[in-house]
Amino acid sequence: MKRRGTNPAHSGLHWANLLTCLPRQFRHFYLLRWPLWYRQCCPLPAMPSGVICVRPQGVHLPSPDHFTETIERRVYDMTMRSSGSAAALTVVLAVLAAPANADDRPDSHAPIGVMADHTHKAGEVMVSYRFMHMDMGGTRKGTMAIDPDTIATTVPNRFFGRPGQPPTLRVVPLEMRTDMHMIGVMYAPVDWVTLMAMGSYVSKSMSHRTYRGGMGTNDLGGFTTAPDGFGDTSLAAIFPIKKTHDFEFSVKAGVSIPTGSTTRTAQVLTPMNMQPTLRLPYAMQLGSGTWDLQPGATVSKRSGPWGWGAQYAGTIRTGTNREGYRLGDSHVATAWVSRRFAPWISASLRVSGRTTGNIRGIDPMIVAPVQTADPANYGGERLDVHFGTNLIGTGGGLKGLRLGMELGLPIVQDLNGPQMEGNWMLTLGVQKAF
Ligand SMILES: [Cu+2]
Repeated sequence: MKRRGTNPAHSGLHWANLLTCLPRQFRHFYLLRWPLWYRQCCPLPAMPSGVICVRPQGVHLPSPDHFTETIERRVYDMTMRSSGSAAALTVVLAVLAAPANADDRPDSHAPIGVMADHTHKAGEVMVSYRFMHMDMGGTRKGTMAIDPDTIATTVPNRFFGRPGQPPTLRVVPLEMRTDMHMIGVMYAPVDWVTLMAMGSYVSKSMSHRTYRGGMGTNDLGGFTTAPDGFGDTSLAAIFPIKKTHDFEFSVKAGVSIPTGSTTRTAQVLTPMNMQPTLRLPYAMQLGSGTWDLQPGATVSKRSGPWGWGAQYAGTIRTGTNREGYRLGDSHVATAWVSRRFAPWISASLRVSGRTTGNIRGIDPMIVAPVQTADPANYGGERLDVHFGTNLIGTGGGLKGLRLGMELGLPIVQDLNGPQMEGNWMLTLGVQKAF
């Protein structure tokens, strides 16, 4: 028998056994297709250990989960097809490595910017750390850019009439950076639910230009406010409604606990050249101040080297916070495709659409001639594209360690009020399951 096309380093004894016990037409097909399969799928070390016996009467396997859609899956399919005509057939696969698991693939997790996309098996624990950076700069009203001089001379100040408040906005935000560190733990007490907890530490920084006096475009100077501290904490339960080796549909019930501050203050520069310490506007606070419901649903599927998925994630605010307002609800819909290039790396392309509602109510302590102090200048719609990669360690001390990166860029932004626009965001994350 010719072994043209097999890789001697990987075929050896086991594959010789497999091939010689298969029917002729199967052998032929298998040999012809082998190089293609070899390129497409995880090589042998990712395949199941133990014995797979296929007989016309039935199949005995370690567990259905041990099927990935790669070689052993196709061996199984073709064997089942040919077994009707063949005599009793036994295929013995005695392979080298630890049990294959769909979770050993880089693309079995969504791009790192997507949270709560998967569930775990009973007893599994996963810890994760994510770093997220968001960079904003410039201002839009609707979809149109608006420059600082125009804001300072034409946009009305909602606090005009109170002592010291000019008729137009005289402080204009120029740039904003947000860094978030997120620590998450997932734990599945049973197969049908995975519990998740995530805490965050947030650093924000916003630079501003202050215009001198009540009119004109004379630049008085600039200042930066930079609060940091713990953000809100989320708890969730994810239920896998349907889960197979290459498909998962899950729904999430979550709640966000208001552990982040809504009362941070900082020193500012006023148009009258004073430097009081004021409560920071809504965008610069670290939490929502309300208990928020976070429902979600995720579907994902893999086929050969390709994968795709989609998710809905909502944040529904409940009640009004102690300061007298409620942030807008947000709804995010996202979809991605991924392509695996090797057992340890996949790349992804994702789009996400987000709609965010207005702030309801007002914090009476937030008063300033700046767009961020007006609750009407929050919320809007945006569409982003994200380029990502997932890596997974396949051996040694790095085995099972995941690393994800994703860069997001806005395509469309339609923002309420004059509001700062997004420039780019970066998410880095590591995950490890035990
Ligand atoms: Cu997990």
